[in-house]
Amino acid sequence: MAPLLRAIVFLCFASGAMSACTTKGKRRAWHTLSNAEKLEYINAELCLMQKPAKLSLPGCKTRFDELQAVHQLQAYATHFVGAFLPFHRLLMKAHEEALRSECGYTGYQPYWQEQLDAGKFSTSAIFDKTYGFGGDGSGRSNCITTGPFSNYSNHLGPGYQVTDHCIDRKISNQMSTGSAQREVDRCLQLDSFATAWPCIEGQPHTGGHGGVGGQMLNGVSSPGDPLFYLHHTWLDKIWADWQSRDQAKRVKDISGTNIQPDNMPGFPARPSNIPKPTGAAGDPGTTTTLGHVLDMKGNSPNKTITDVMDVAGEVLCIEYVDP
Ligand SMILES: [Cu+2]
Repeated sequence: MAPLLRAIVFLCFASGAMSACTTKGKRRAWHTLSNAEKLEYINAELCLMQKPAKLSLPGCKTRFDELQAVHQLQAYATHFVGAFLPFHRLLMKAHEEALRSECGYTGYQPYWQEQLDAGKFSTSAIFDKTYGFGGDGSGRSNCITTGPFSNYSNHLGPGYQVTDHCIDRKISNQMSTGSAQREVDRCLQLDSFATAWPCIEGQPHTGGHGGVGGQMLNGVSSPGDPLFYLHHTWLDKIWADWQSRDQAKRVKDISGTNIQPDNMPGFPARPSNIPKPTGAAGDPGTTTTLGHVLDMKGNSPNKTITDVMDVAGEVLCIEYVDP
């Protein structure tokens, strides 16, 4: 190789230019997808539900379970803490990547524009039996009985347990009012991560989990309902929208404790065999920093919070398309 060419190739590698984000994946709202696009997504999810587990994570039988396990195993360290939004951001990416690389999905992770359905989740097209996620639960155990996922046996949950059970739902229009536009706007107006993160984790977050109910309302095992990924991608968009209002400053703005407070109302208690954490990998103390390590338990490479702060960065390389 000519010396000049060799120098250019070296510089490209050294600067990371070879892997920089050039073409961003477009994450779109579910209701704007065509029926064919909806089916492609649903079929890719069904594919993950059929692929055997490969990571030896406790109780997991499928690849879908293994992504759920990332959340279940670390729920006590990833909620009510500064890493709440970054952790879920990377988990959405791990799921999107699994759909694409293991199940041939050609799209990107869609999100559920929940404010359109706030207060009336029960009428949302997202619960369509054919081009959606199936309907509400029924019977004593609230198992879903319609739609593409009605036959799936969850192997993890409820909570930290490892048991076989159906995907259950108990739609609450009342709780879904938490996903209203006014709740989103309330968070977007705040000017620091220290206030915007708890705002997002509070109401828009709870609105979607509580509005769907059942599995989704369990803070630990909620990724057992595939709607989890559309809900959390919507929350991630809200964070990204908030960041974009002062991008240069907000892609560096992180804060909050890294130790979940005890006895959070409605959140399953940390299993007794896990001692209360005293810190987190990558953080020098008990405060969440940009160096905090986000652990994907082998589903995808671990990253730091720095790596995921910019959705258009090398790791995420996506953009949110407004509906
Ligand atoms: Cu979560």
